[in-house]
Amino acid sequence: MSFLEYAPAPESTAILHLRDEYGLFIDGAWTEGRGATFPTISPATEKRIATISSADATDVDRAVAAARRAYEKTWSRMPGGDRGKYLFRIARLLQERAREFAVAESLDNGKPIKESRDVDIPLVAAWFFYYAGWADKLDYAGLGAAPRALGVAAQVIPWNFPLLMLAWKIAPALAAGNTVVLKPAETTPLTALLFAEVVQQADLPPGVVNILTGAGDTGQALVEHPGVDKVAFTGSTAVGRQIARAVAGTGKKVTLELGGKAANIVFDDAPIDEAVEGIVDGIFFNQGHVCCAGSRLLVQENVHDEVVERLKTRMATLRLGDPLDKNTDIGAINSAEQLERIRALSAAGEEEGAERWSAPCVIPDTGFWFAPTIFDNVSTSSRIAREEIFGPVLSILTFRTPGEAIAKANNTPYGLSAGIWSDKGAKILAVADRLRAGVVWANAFNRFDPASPFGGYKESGYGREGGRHGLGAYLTTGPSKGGA
Ligand code: TAP
Repeated sequence: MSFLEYAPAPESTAILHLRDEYGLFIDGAWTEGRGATFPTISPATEKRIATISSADATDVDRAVAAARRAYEKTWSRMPGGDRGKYLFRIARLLQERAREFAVAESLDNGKPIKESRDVDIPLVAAWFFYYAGWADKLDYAGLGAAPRALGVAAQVIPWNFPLLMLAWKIAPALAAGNTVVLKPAETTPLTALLFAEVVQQADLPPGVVNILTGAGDTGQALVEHPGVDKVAFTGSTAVGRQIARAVAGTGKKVTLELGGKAANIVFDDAPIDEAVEGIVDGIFFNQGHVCCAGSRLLVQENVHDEVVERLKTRMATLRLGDPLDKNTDIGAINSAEQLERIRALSAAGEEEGAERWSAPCVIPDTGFWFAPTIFDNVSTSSRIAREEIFGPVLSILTFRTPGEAIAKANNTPYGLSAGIWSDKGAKILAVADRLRAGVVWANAFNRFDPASPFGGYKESGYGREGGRHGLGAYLTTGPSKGGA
């Protein structure tokens, strides 16, 4: 052990009181799923955490029917101020149980506890507080006269920010007066199931929130169910396309939050050390399992060598290992399948001639791990410059002029986010204005706020979540289809 080595500092799991088996949460009660059960495992140890139910088409029917009853009988008729009180209660309960949720999230997802503790769970509570405040002010949201809820929302979310994606979906839907049926990802159902306990604690009327676990076919049965009025999906572009096809012509309102391949642009006048921190935050936060990750570094040619050298020095200090250790920077890859995909795309990068360098991490014997990796001299046509890797892998490209940086940044089928690093405010504004990306960060990366809309262009999907825009995705001023 060297002089500056950190001693292990694992967060205790004693605070977690998990059940051995979880059912589905329908109409305010736990019930067994009719599909085959499956285990949820820790990606860091490959050990089983709990056995999870799988919802089949009949379970989906029951959940949608419960959500419809709750919508028509209680939730849509309740004054907005009262809905807001429930949401404030949920937000406070999440804050009270924050440590427990952080431990559960890191255990099930593999993300470092310092991220689930300091980023995910505080943002989850912030999302509920924010939308709780809107519940009695819908008429003043600037979304048209007397906006009304849509009805029953089918919500399907991915595994990278399990509870945060749940909050992005459920908080605005409930504030607007909708009821929901939500399906978490197969590999990360745990915090959604704990959230169902919070729903019970908050005494929410039965059927307002229903949680169905299962795999992709459960998600498909849910979004295709004729009883739902709104589909909100976050996940891959491939599945997003299937969903868009499935709901076309049905009259269901849809929002799709899909993949990304963001450019993080570093100009030669940028504060280099700050930019290096931003690059690390942009691609290695949450093992790069981030839709808006800064996975393409565009660095001005005359500072390329300096930036890459300092980046390698910084990356060599990243600690990879036990997600529950408070000193861990890089946790586990969420699943064996995702690890395989990262490996395959990285191999393609090498075959295409890019220079690979990985941080010198000790990889644990069990679990799914991938050392933070950069590829230099990447060409714009290379697969690792075009495809979403969704892992801790950065592709480095260079540019000479702002015009070239903009052209390269926009040369992608995606358009979710981008970053700009420069000392010159006017340059930042001029470049940001020409980037086809839903979110552009200036001298920062991966910052989120419930008041700020988030969403993409092109193959990154359509619709916005967050802020007033996110509320609009759950409201209509069209004719009523039932409820109040
Ligand atoms: P997907 O494979 O698309 O899965 C997303 C969710 O959809 C999961 O719950 C999945 O269930 C379910 N699903 C699978 N097939 C379905 C179908 N035919 N119909 C309905 N639902 C279906 O994505 P992923 O691998 O979990 O997540 C990674 C992707 O999400 C990345 O591309 C990432 O960029 C994107 N993402 C985007 C955002 C935003 S805000 N734009 C945020 C986070 C992640 P199973 O898990 O059981 O397969």
